[in-house]
Amino acid sequence: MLDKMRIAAILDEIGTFLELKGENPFRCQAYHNAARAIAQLEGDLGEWIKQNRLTEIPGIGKDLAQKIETLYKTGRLEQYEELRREIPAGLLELLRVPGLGPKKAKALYDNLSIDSLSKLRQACQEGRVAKLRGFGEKTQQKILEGLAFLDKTGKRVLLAEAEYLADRICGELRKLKEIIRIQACGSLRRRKETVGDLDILVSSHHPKIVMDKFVSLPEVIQVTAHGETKSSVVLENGLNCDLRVVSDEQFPFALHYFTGSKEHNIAMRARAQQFGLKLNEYGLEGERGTLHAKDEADIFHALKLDYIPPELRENTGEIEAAAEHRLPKLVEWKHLRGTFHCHTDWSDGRNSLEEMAEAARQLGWQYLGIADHSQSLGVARGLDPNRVRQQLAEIDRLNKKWKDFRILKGTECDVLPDGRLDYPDELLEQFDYVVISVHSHFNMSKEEMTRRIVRAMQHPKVTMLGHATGRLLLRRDGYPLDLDQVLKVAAENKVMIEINGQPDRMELDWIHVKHAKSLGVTLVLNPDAHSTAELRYVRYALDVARRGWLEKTNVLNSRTLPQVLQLFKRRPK
Ligand code: DGT
Ligand code: CA
Ligand code: CA
Ligand code: ZN
Repeated sequence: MLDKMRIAAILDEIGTFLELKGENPFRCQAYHNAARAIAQLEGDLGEWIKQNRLTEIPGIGKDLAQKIETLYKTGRLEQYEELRREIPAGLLELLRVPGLGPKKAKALYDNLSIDSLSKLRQACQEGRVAKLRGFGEKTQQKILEGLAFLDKTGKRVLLAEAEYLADRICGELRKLKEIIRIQACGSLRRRKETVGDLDILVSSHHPKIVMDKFVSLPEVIQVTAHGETKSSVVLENGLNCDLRVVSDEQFPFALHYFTGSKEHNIAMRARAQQFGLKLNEYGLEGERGTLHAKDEADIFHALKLDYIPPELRENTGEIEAAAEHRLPKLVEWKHLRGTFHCHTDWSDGRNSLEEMAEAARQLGWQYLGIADHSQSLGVARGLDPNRVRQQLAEIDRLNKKWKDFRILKGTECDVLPDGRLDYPDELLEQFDYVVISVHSHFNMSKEEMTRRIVRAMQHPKVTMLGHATGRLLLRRDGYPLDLDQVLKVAAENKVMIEINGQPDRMELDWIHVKHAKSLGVTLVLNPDAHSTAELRYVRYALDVARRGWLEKTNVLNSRTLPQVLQLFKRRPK
């Protein structure tokens, strides 16, 4: 069963594929519109289907309703899978260039026979793209910059996308009774922000049955290797996936090896050698034969180490810490009691205050912080002071409903180019807390941008800094910024720093999170949710937090409601 966000994404992709085929624009648009309608749908999609009410949704006719129902019930759609196979892979690849949409990609394909990134680069360098109708020098330059960015990031995908595919594949394989244990390893298990390929590990006495099933899964568009113990395939989104089958005795060793990282493995092997042992993907061997391990913990213990969670396995000090029993007790989902950066339909969110709050209550949380956009962010329907006051009154009204839950009054206040805040002080006084974010004027020098953010952080009403660097994973780097300086000022002024859980942000980067922790800065796990469904993006912020060695005390979200309110009041400067 697919959730509505995934169904929306598939409908959107179908629209894009049809555009690439040059279909009637209205038909393409119909899919994009339906995607948006489903994403914004209130309530449970299953209910809408059961009551046969999909066609009541504007823009969804009989035909689309049928497709949505099929997707919901079976997880797949023949038309979608056909399109995936039919569109030349090279053409799909062009869409990975930042700023290149289906219309332009198709024009390049039709007029210049461009069906690969290398052909695209060559055509740009020869000036042929600029001469094409509707393109021009500026577009050509933009495409070249996009290509340079792709070079740097390689063929990686977002963690959320990799996770979605891995869950589907493992879910399908798990149905085989021949499988004893199954686990996705590699960077996905270490919860890295982007994933280069999937590494799935299985233990079974019947590898052939497992392999045959694997290479015939509907997500597979190409089989590159089909062996007894290892197979490799290309998945529908271009991602490679390796499957390895081992015996159940070998499973813990293979799990550790294929989880990596490579650097961690090398250091672990060296440690084994110090004990006169040999560690590899099949076992841990000494003079008295190989160790029997029921799980990974047994392997670590045999090497006199505490268990190291996958997120820490980057060889950045985790082995030394494990040997000295000083690994952090990493923050966990169950420690979280709420979150602080969410949008509602008062600005650019999809759901009402009440819907957002109820969704947070469903998660078992005690509070939900609403921080809609401030006035200067016109594109996101930022709130002027009048609307803010209305919203705050509405929150007061709603808060009377619950004894065990509270909506916290926040704002995501824009940092103006000179470092002033977007609301006057007397308005800022009205909020429980203030998130500040840079949303405009990215083209500043490093010095100017640092000065701008530092000045804003020194404002006494500021509680936390939102998406600190403005990066978009696989799309654009953050703006130039002296982050060390920003973290230092945060520590001095007791300003907290957000970890933004949007799957394409996941920032601060975990390396800087570790640094922030060492300075005593409190981090805040925020989904930057624009709908109830996006509240779950806190999960990706949690991933970053764990990679950054955070314990529950380093994270604001682990505090109870009274503790949070106390912290917001007490702002010593
Ligand atoms: P990715 O796929 O680029 O996001 O990153 P990983 O970490 O998933 O890397 P991948 O898929 O190349 O390999 C999976 C794991 O296998 C890796 O984390 C550690 C292990 N591994 C791969 N190559 C080597 C190697 O040359 N030496 C050692 N010790 N381990 C390796
Ligand atoms: Ca991998
Ligand atoms: Ca791999
Ligand atoms: Zn936001």
